[in-house]
Amino acid sequence: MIKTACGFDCPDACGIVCDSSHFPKVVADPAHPTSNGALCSLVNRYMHQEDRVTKPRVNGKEVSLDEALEAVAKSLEVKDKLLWRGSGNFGVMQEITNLLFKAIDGTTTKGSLCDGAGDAGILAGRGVNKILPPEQIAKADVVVVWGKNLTVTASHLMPYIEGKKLIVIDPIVTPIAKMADLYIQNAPRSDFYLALMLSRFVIMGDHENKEFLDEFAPEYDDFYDFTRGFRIKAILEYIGIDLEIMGEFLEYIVDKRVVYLVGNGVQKYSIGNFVLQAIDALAITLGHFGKNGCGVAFLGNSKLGFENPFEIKGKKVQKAITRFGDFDTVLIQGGNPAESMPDSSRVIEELKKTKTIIYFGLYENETSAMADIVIPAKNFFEKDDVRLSYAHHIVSPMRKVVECDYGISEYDFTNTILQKMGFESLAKEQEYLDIWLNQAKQKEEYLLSPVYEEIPYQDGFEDDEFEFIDDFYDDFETNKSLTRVRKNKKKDKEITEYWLVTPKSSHSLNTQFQRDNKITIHPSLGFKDGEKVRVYSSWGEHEFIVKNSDLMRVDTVLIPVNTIGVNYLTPSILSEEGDSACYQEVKVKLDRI
Ligand SMILES: Nc1nc2c(c(=O)[nH]1)N[C@H]1C(S)=C(S)[C@@H](COP(=O)(O)OP(=O)(O)OC[C@H]3O[C@@H](n4cnc5c(=O)[nH]c(N)nc54)[C@H](O)[C@@H]3O)O[C@H]1N2
Ligand SMILES: Nc1nc2c(c(=O)[nH]1)N[C@H]1C(S)=C(S)[C@@H](COP(=O)(O)OP(=O)(O)OC[C@H]3O[C@@H](n4cnc5c(=O)[nH]c(N)nc54)[C@H](O)[C@@H]3O)O[C@H]1N2
Ligand SMILES: [Mo]
Repeated sequence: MIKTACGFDCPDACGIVCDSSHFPKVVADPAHPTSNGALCSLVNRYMHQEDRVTKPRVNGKEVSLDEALEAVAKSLEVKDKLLWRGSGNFGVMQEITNLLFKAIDGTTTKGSLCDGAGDAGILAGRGVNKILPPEQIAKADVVVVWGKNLTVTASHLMPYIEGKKLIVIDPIVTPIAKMADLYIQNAPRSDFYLALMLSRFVIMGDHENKEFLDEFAPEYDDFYDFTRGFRIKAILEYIGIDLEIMGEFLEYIVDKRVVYLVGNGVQKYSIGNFVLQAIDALAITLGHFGKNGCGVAFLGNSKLGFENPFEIKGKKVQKAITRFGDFDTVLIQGGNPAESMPDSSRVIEELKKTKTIIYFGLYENETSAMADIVIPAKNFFEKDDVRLSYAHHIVSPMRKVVECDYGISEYDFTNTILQKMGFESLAKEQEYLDIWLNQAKQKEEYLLSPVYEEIPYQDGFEDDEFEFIDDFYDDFETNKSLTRVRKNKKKDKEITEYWLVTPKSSHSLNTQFQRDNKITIHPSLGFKDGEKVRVYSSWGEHEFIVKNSDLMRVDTVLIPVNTIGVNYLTPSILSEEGDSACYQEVKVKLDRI
């Protein structure tokens, strides 16, 4: 029996037990706090995925691994070379390729396709993004699931919310929304205003926790003034809810222990940082921080408190809007930018300008199809690594369970290329693994992050006090042509532009595994199931197959991340703070074909 951990970019970071004589049959580690005895169906797919890259290629020709690595080394002997890493595997050893780019004075990336905007908002308010241990969810009276598709993207948290009052805020009636005691189907991109209005009503109704605020967030009077700068009626109309629901919401959360589970959905916008800072502020006004059964959990910083041996300085370019064409050689590791980055037409055009694209990954995909050199990676059962999580503090060794005779690990890749290019070799692989493991602390049978605290923010915030928002700007909303959709329920016919909601899917891990071709829309739009539509935005267009559902708002369409072509519609822009992609900062139109 070998214990390891799942490498998927998921918050759960499940423990796995493998009986090596029965491999590829694997089961959840029954003792692991977030695996809860069952692995998701994606792990099973991982074991049987067909389009695995098994043969190295150079310019379309199959070659030996050594020949391919030789070609990699040669292609890196140019002036401008870029390392663009995706999040296909969450093991810490993925980053060891940084050491190669340090040696060759190459460029790496900064920013994020994922949670950068929300993270920046948290840093602005709290100063540091700590993880809320799942045990605190279990101690809450009320759980607010805010723009997080819990049953799909973090299903192992479900046992922790059992028996709690549940509030869900999501423009789509997700499975978790159907379980809610109070469900708010707000308009996309309205969460900043929703959180702000709620805070205003908290203080207006004298429900604020004065003792807590005086100690940890003394500037709350100014914040109250700030919230009063927004017009209640217009804002409620924009959010698409009425005053009573606000009242009901407050009744649930005032004087209770409340945990807010906030997902990526709320922050895929230029103002994503403000959204998280506003949700934090709401929790702060009610004193929902630093106590048992309280807190706001977003995607936490899994590496907080670790000294990272792979962190390098040097030239960096923006990850979400990378101009690949500025480089002679681009190494794409563990990602599928041709499909996962926003604004696919721009990305593909830029990739075409690059002289040499190296794809280092597990599967054939849109990016491997464009690559000049293809290097097969090992999967997380085939190499040693260490797994951290952005939702809990467990540090899990990832252990090699089987041999793979065609792939190469990130460690071996880096070491081989360094040697071929005449640089000093790396230290032994185990030494790097130990650097991570030795920083963790033992608690019962687990290793925990060095900054594990049972109750984060118990002693307040980084700079002593919580920083409220005092300045807000929103260019998107002031552009009248983009905000035509207002009274959508009453005037269906007037709607011509729709919010694009593009979340995760249960059948895929971003663009890995099962792909799709559907757009889900409200039946009142007048399209038939199975009909082909051309969907377009100011960034690009693509065709999808219609699926009608009355779980949709009339003003919103749904195209999950695993849908081929969805990112032709999404914008090449960065969030106000956090250098993050803004997948939903766009409205789309639909045409019959
Ligand atoms: N099965 C599966 N699990 C995954 C992944 C996967 O691809 N597949 N990916 C992993 C990764 S990389 C990540 S980052 C996490 C992300 O997981 P989540 O945080 O759950 O993020 P999303 O699925 O993008 O969106 C979550 C919810 O936000 C809602 N939403 C969209 N726009 C808005 C809005 O403006 N306001 C509000 N209130 N809600 C909104 C969507 O309808 C959706 O239900 O999941 C991880 N887990
Ligand atoms: N429209 C839309 N677009 C999105 C999102 C969305 O919600 N909607 N979500 C965004 C988010 S949150 C994220 S995190 C990004 C993810 O975007 P990417 O990081 O591009 O992730 P994937 O598309 O899952 O591609 C990961 C690739 O990693 C490779 N891989 C897997 N394991 C390993 C390994 O051990 N070693 C190596 N070398 N390669 C490996 C696989 O071949 C796989 O194709 O997508 C973003 N794009
Ligand atoms: Mo992500």
